[in-house]
Amino acid sequence: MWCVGHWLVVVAAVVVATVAALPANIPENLQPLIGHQVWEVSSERGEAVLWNLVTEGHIDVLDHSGTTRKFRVAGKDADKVAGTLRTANLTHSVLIRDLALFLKEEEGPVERRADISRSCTTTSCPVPSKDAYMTFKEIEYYLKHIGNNNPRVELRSLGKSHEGRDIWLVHIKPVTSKRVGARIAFSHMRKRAIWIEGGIHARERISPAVTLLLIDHFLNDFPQDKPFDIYIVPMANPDGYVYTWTNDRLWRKNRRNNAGSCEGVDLNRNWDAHWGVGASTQTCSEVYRGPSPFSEPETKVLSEEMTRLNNQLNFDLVLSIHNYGQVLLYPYGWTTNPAPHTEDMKKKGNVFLKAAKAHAGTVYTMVNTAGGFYYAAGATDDWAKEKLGTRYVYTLELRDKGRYGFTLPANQILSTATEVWQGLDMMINAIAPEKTARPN
Ligand code: 0X9
Ligand code: ZN
Repeated sequence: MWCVGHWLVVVAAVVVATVAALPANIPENLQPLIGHQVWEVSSERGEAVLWNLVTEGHIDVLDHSGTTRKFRVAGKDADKVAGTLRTANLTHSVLIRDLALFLKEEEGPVERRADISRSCTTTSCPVPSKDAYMTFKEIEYYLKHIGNNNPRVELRSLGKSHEGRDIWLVHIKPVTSKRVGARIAFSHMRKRAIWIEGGIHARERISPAVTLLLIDHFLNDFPQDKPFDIYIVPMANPDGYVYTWTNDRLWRKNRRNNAGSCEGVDLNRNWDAHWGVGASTQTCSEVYRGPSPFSEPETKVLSEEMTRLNNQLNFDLVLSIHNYGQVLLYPYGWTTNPAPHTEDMKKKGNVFLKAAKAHAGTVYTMVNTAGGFYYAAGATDDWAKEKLGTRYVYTLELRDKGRYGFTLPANQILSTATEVWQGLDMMINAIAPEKTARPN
């Protein structure tokens, strides 16, 4: 989506298209992006200036690695942003002249290419789609299907979002008997537990898509001798996700009504862990932290359930899945002071990286969030590390590195999921033999 080589061709097409196409031809969920542009500045000198523009809600930074920063500017903010950059002596280049046209002409068809082979009908969905992004309804059909048909699955709603959608939790219980009939008594073994969260950022569609395929993998292909209870929330921000289908493809936050001004809270800035650091107090910012820690029903129910389960099971691993950048991040995001068990997290992180690469050669890198990515607190990962004391905590930024960004083509879903489960299987294998103190 944001690749330089790619945009040269596309800018030409878009310039022509700008004259020819009428906004009426633009799908509804791209219409808010009419007149939005993607600009680029050098990151080294630009970081602080861009950060102010982000917190004030004037730009949306789209990627965080490499030597430049690409960001989205709405038409109404273009003069203000250009002026600020000029004052700071920063030159910018325009990569995309009109995001709505760009996404319609170039990325929309790619993202939707595989629609015809959806595995879901209008009322049932027995397996998650491997080559098409699922609507929230389809996701619910799938979750209810496994909840009703698989004895190892317990499906529960943790509560409702602002707009009344369920926040679903899938509990995958460990296998307790072998196919040959001999019973394996896990009761004498220490219980182990993993928590995986997907879809907290609405536009990152590959996150729930991969998380759903992880459920399928853990149910059908995961080595059966591992005594792990696996808890998965495939869609932490259902309102935002639905909104990306109906209104705005690049929506990131939830859909809180901020009383008249811009809607939404960045749910990954709303957790009660150094709330406020690297976040904005302005409702129009993409990183608006919300009025108070856990002000949002989505983060509140997630954190309450995580706390309850952790008291019983003491999570071995907490993983929050996002895109994009192909980076495995380990905490903290609020400080560069090392978090407890940093060396352990790095070691097991390397196991993930190596196994993930083996599938399709995809290179994931690993960095400390505050040190190598950017300062940002109030996220799932820092909260799990600090408040739950989980040893292995990561945020995983999935594919790609910027070619398509948030509109990763649907034909990459399976391959992305495969590299993730291969990485996770090996990581879990490496964690499994460890003995850690836990409550009874
Ligand atoms: O900024 C985020 O919330 C995550 N990146 S994304 O581009 N998907 O929005 C990274 C979160 C990393 N963790 C912390 N900052 N604590
Ligand atoms: Zn994200």
